[in-house]
Amino acid sequence: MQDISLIQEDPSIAGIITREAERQENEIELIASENYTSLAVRTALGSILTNKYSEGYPAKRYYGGNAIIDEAEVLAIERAKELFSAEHVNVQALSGSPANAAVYMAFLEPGDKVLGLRLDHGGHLSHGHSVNFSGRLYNFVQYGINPETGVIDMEEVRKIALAEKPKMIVAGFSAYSREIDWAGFKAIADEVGAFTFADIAHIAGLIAGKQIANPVPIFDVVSTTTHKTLRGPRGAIIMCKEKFAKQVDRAVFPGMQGGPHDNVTAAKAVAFGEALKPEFQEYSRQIISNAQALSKALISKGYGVVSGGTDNHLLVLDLSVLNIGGKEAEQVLETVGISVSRSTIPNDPKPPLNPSGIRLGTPAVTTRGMKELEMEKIANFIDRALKGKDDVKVLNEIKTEVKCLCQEFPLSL
Ligand code: DSN
Repeated sequence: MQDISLIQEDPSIAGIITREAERQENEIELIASENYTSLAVRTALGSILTNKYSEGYPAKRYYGGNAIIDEAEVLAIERAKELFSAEHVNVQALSGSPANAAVYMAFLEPGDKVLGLRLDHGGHLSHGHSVNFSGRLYNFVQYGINPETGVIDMEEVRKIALAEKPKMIVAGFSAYSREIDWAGFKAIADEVGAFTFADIAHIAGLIAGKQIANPVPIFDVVSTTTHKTLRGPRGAIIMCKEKFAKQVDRAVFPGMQGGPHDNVTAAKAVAFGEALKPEFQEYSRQIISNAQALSKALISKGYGVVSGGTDNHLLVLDLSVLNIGGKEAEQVLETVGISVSRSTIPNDPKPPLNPSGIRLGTPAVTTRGMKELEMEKIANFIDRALKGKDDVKVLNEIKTEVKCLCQEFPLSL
């Protein structure tokens, strides 16, 4: 529901927001990195806190008038500390890549060697891809996942680490569906004297919801976005051991950024408050159960799933059984009202723009209340749409069924 002033002031943008709200209401969101924020989060985000400049940190600002803003930032910090058992938290990072840039700036000098997972094996651009600042500023060497098992081979990681002696090891991924051996990464890093950096952007909500292991107590530094499984506003935080607090804070401000976005900081605090409630643990459990149900239903229809299943909120579907690439599958599913993102599979013979897979995630559908039964229905929609991609009648029928299912689980946006 929109404020009347926006409709009067800017009908063009108001109309776009209305149409996007209808799209979100009536379509199935399976993009693993998306979610639906609560009205409370959006209220903080759209608040007058956006009017303030607050360069610096609580009680150490470079602008006057920040006593009240300080309270919001301290609340966000305290709640994040509790949620992740963190010694120190910086809540000012604007988004995932800037947060990672600040982490590298805090721990490394340009040219230093870092070990991270390859993007086409499920890593992230900011973990050393050659077109990204990370790959251009630092000397990244990369590990992959075992193409036979679809799982990270820790012995292989150790071998590369021993041979390359990186200054930092990065763990944490964008398209990896298995539990991560945090202690194993830490042991390898200790053996070669490397810093440990976990990017938990995708799985932060599942960690906060106590469904999967938390690297924060054992790693040197951990970054996460706040808008994926964590269901907060778009943004990021950085958590680290107290002994690294100063260098991390200095890297964020004044190293990388100017004034923090105080409205976003307040919305982060609201989201962390929501994630501290017991219901969030049940939500996180259901996300994983839904991903496993979706994976099982698609495997039973003959599809391959990288690593054979999932321990978290996502799965990468291998489309090699059908004569369809990830790009076309993404487009076909969009026509029936299902959003997914194309994805490479390990050692993909196809190019990244039209890879062999699609990535599916369950955080958003779980927020709207869907459970295992609905995952079976969604698997059925996906299968029928991909197999009937050239039949407009079939696609139209599925689109209607998708809308009906969504209306059973309203978002009330
Ligand atoms: N773009 C995000 C994702 O979809 O995984 C990562 O930054």
